[in-house]
Amino acid sequence: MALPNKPMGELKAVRDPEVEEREVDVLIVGGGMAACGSAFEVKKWLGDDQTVLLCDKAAMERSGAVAQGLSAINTYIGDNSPEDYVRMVRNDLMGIVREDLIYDLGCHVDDSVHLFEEWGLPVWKKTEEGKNLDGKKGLKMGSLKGGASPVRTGKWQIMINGESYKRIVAEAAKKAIGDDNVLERCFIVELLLDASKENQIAGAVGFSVRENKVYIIKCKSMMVACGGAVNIYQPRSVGEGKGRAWYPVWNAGSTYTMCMKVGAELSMMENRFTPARFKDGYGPVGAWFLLFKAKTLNGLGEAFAGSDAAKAELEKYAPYGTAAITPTCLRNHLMLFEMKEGRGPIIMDTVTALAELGKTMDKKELKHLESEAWEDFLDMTCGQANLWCATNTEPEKKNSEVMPTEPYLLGSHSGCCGLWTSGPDYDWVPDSYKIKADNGKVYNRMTTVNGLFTSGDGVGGSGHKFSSGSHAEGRMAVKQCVRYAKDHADYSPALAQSKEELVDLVYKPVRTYLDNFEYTTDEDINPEYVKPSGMALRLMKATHEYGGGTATYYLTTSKNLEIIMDLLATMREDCEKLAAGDLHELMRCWEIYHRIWTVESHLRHIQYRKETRYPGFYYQADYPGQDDENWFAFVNSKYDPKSGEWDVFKRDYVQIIPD
Ligand code: SFD
Ligand code: AMP
Repeated sequence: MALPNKPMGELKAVRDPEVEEREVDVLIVGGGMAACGSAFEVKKWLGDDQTVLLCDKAAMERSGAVAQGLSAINTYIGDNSPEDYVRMVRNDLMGIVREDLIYDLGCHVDDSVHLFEEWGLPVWKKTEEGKNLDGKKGLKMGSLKGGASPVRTGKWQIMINGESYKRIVAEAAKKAIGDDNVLERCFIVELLLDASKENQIAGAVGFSVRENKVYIIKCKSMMVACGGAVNIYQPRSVGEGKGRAWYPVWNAGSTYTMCMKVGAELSMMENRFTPARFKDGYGPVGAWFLLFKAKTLNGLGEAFAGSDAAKAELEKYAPYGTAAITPTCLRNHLMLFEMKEGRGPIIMDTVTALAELGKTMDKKELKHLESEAWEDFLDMTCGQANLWCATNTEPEKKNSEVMPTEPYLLGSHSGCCGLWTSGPDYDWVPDSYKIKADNGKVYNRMTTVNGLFTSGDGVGGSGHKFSSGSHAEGRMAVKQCVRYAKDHADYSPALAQSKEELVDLVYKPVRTYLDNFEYTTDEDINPEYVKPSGMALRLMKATHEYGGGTATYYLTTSKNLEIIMDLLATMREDCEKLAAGDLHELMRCWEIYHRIWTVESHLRHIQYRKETRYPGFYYQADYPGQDDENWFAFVNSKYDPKSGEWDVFKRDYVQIIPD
């Protein structure tokens, strides 16, 4: 059940919180698109005697990446084929992807989109005359499921009026799983392994950000989908713009850290996403490129993307660079190329695009087109619309700058880092992609830890799922999660740690604070502790300068990586001294802890892969260019919770769908 919003100010943390212990069959961690998919699906498969609980650190109606809404659903297969979907994702991610997972998703994603529409999400439709009908008007053409044509922007994306997208999806999720089976404002800190069964998930520990309370939850199987990682690199927005980012600021790498810390294998953590976005407001560019057909110009007013210099640059990265659709990282690479050659900044020519579209429109239609341009941002990144107002920008009269942002880690948008998970148990799926559980069975989307599943941003090697695909994957994963719990009906999870040990772990920053805060006049500065805000700045400075942040145009070197590894080791050590005076700060402590571990895995992978697979996302200066002969493989890693050692290694890529 949702707890009410805070009254005034932050709730002070106390030394000894209340403890609530629970035991369920299936635990869902997260409340975003993937977890909402799981919540919607879970009861269909759960036996009458089985129980479920979902924990979200925030309130599901507005949590995660879709909190502000979205203007497009980026994955809708429709008349396309799942095979083509695999080809598109493979090309965009420079060849190395899990084709089994992508194909499997492509077969199911549309069902989620049909449900969204059924639940009330307005989907734009095309009329027989080729006109666009948005909002309620779209309904005149019938539903997608009934065969109506969506308004396609690109081959895969469809337009929606999606300000309330997350509310609509969360409402259906909560109704299906039941309010009593949802714990909101509950931040999960760590996953817990079984005391005696090797490599077996047994539960999780977390705390309420609204009450002084620790939750210890035992389970037979678990689906973790806490999104990607944001605010791990210094954002371009500083000073009064601080707090703005493209991806959701509250997604702190919890998925990756919590799973890796119980020994789950990670995959392609070197991959990152540094999206080109409207500068300073982080407005997405997809609708502008694909729907409004806008072009980007360099500072000299040239449409650089089609120039001979750009073509020559792209040819270096054939076959991806020369494909019909240039991969996202290479689109960035071309922008960076222009900027470094002194031909910046990059400008989205909104004026020409709207003028061109307006040529065939009457006055009313033109006005509608202009409002669509605003609504694109008002529906999903309203800060960009605010910035346009603040800078007197009318897109039909004034162009806007576009800029690659700071890096994000994610596995559902145009990136592919995450956990190594099992593919489905079909005979066309190679054995090397199937993870056998303790009972010898294969469970789709299970990680290498028995009973631990993930989806959405959590699954590595299969980007371009976006909101719809994450929802569908959450449904697929939870079905298997329930199956696992049923197959292990006799398993009774036992935790290695006592209740007191777990409370000590979670509330350590509070106790550090209470023990020491009176020593100084300014509670933020203290020789005995560090506040999470300070640690966040420390992490961002290090990644910014050494880890291929915006400071160096995403370039790093072996020496830089060596230096930052040292800095990260110190940061991890200093995390022992994190301090929290209130519950909000306690959450910040755990978030920064999750971020630091996530960044470490990212950089360990970059260190290991001796090539530059994703120019435009990052550059390893000592190994420029791609080396297919040696590196056309997944880079995976595993942290051993017992020894505290990391292992980074290659896994073979298998092509399933022909070119
Ligand atoms: O315009 C804990 N995305 C887009 N998808 C589309 O389909 N169309 C678009 O238009 C897209 N664009 C876009 C997108 C995202 C954002 C932020 C913008 C624009 C501005 C991407 C999708 O939104 C994304 O792929 C999915 O939402 C990913 O789903 P999932 O479930 O993997 O992550 P989530 O939705 O962020 O949810 C995470 C949840 O975890 C909770 N959580 N709970 C408990 N304990 C912890 N420790 C936790 N840590 C996190 C969160 O509260 C949340 O509920 S465009 O750019 O292309
Ligand atoms: P974005 O708004 O950048 O997140 O993009 C939304 C969708 O449009 C994603 O599926 C992108 O891959 C796609 N996209 C964005 N820009 C382009 C482009 N210039 N060419 C092709 N596809 C694009």
